[in-house]
Amino acid sequence: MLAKSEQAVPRLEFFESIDSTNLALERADRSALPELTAFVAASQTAGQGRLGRAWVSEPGSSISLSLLLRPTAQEEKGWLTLMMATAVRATVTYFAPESEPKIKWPNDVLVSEKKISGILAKAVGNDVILGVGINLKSQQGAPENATALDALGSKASFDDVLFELLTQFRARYGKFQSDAGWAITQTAEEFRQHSSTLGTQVMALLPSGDQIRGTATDIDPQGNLVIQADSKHVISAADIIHLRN
Ligand code: BT5
Repeated sequence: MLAKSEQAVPRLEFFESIDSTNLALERADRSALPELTAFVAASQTAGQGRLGRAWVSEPGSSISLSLLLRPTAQEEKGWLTLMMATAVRATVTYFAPESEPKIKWPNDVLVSEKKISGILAKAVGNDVILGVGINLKSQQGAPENATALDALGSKASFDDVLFELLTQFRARYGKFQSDAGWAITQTAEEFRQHSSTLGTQVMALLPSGDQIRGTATDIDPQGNLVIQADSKHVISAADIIHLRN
């Protein structure tokens, strides 16, 4: 079924339905698995978002993928979420060339402000489990501001989209493993070019409950978001709400 995608990674485990590909990879005996093992599901019953939120993945509607990574540049592994976002953006552009997908810091890919993909990274020891969901079709239970490849005019198959995504990510991650500094510069540049966040008025909801309103001006060398309010704030984790300019 996934003839192409199986060629793109050293090992691919496919599940018709599972609770969560991220959780499954976390439970697995990872020492027996090669780097870039892919756990892939056609549906999840307990898909995970950030901060305990849910990710909806109904049968036949989306791809759920988790990759096992062993980054050598441990200090820089926070960049992997944005790196995956750039790979998703390229994949959506490949299948829907007119769609102009944008990356919303830190972990979403949007088309016309609607979410087509979300990313969830988890560090477990020195491993990183990098999960990504990408919508192929609209699905019940997803929020109104969700979109999918078919709504953008693409009828690409599960295998074709997964293959492209794996290929796009591997090209970037291979560079990260051989020269992290260079790969980070590239990721930051790609993000700046295709960000829906930079240059806009935002409200950042911090994990502490605090809020910051201001202009998102850039990302710093660690991938943190820089917000100019009364003073300059550097934010490593937050939910970002785009305010009308
Ligand atoms: C995310 O969290 O966007 C991370 C999603 C990661 C999903 C992948 S699938 C493979 C792997 N295995 C898992 O169990 N998870 C990963 P966050 O930024 O917290 O956004 C969650 C919010 O996105 C929800 O509260 C909804 O508002 C919205 N949402 C849920 N399902 C959606 C969907 N299918 N399409 C668009 N938006 C959705």
